[in-house]
Amino acid sequence: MTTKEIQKDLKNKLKPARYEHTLGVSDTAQHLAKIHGYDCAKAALAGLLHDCAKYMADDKKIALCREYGVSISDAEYKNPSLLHAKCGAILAEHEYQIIDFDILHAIRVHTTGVPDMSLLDKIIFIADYIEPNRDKAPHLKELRKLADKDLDETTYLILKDTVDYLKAHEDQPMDPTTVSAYEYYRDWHN
Ligand code: DGI
Ligand code: FE
Ligand code: FE
Ligand code: FE
Repeated sequence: MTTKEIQKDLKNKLKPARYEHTLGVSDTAQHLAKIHGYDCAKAALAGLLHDCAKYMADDKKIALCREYGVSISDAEYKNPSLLHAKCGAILAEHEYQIIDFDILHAIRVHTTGVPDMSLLDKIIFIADYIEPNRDKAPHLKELRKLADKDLDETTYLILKDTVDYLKAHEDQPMDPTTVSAYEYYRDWHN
């Protein structure tokens, strides 16, 4: 599939605001790639596809992970929306014929993060948080500035805000991968 064909397909499947968000992530990822020395085309494609499974119902996401032998954590069973990241990587590979490991990995870990993320993982993780359509998260102004300078520090601060948010919302089960990603970047920071 060409980028144009992928865009058309996503526009059909995703809600309008979600589609605009994916375009924002794609643009922001391209911008960060240029500054931090990564392949802009790969960053743009990963950004475009990162939420491609967002339209799927929870039971379909669970079924898709089982079909492909992808593990599901307790937190993901309780909050299957988290699985749109793992399912996104499955769809990117099998529906959109992406074979690039870096792109598939960045999609797979974009929601929880993971310890020791690759350059593209961090670019997508950050672009997802700061793209221009986002307006609710705390510290957006500072994070948008910092992202041009220091991807590790920005990743740490986003994980910290995410963990703080989840701790304040007891109904939101914290995934062990979110915790280990946060602890990895916290220890790196100190
Ligand atoms: O899909 P998006 O909305 O663009 O963004 P995303 O894939 O980064 O998902 C963001 C949401 O995921 C945000 O509300 C925080 C939540 N999240 C991240 N890690 C965890 C989590 N939610 C729970 N319950 N547990 C986690 O470990
Ligand atoms: Fe997402
Ligand atoms: Fe995110
Ligand atoms: Fe997103």
